[in-house]
Amino acid sequence: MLKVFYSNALISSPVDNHATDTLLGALYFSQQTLTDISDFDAASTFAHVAMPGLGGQSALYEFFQSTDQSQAGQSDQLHFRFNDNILFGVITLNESEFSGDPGSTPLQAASKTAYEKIFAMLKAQNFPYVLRFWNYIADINGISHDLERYRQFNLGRQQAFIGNDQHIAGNVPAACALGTTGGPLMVAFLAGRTPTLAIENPRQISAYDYPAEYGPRSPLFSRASMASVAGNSMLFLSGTASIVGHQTLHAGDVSAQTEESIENIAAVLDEADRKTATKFNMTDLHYIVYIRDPAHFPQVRAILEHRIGPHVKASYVQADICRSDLLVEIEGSAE
Ligand code: 3EB
Repeated sequence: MLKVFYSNALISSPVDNHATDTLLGALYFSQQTLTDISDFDAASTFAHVAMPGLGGQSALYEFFQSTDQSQAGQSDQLHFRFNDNILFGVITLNESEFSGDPGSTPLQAASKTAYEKIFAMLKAQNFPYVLRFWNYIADINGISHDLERYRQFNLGRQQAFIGNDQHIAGNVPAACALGTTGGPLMVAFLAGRTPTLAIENPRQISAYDYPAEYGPRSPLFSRASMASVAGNSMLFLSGTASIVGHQTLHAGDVSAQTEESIENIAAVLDEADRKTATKFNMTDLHYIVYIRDPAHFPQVRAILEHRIGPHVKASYVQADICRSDLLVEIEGSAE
């Protein structure tokens, strides 16, 4: 079984006093890099995401823990841990090492390389099905080489998918893509050995079908993925924003964008319900809420508590969103 759980502190026995070698890894959201993780076997798969916590929480950990022992692996800058049914990995690449290719921007080349290395490792380790990708990119809305950096990332990601015989439409993994305050390109992922089911949102055009006005190559992700890990159903909700059809709605209005994002989450969960035998409700998920302007945090939290419930499980961090007119994005997971 895989457990995803959240904490504001680095705790030494995160679940049921299991040995730390059942810990596959973690996403660690904080402005500061972590120094004191030497007691963790999984330390190399602790992925630092340079984003400040909101609401007085300086750090947030999203832990991935299995009930089974795991073992570690590494190839170059790619670190991973796995057992018989699940693998968590993270690759971190400095763009400055990819400045030599005249046909590609450094970020595009780094993105292509990150995904190529991930797909090659998953092939070698026989984990063919990706449940979820997390993409973290510095200065995601910055423009260089006449192209927004998120769009450069999309170019490299699509090249790697095509070169590795991955689906570029239909059954693609759930994902998110957010902007950090700085640092290397980081891609984290979970992969398994049984097929996952991609869920789309009837209110939204699938991201892989977005028109060219959003960049020369489409983003590649589904709105959610339903996975079975050691017989247990899990739902991974992708980053969900105020997009209907392919257009951003409510530019400049963070409250309306939050409401629209929640409408989209409801629609994705309805679609998952329609396509599978497992039902997840909005109150089942734990959410990570990415907010562009920290001043918007109280408003966004009030809307989640009103629309989802006063006990909504949510963590809030400050991040740039991949379209410059988006002020908020919400992702989640449930088991
Ligand atoms: C959107 O719906 C908002 O590029 O992997 C959400 C989730 C978004 C994943 C990605 C982008 C990605 O288009 C942005």
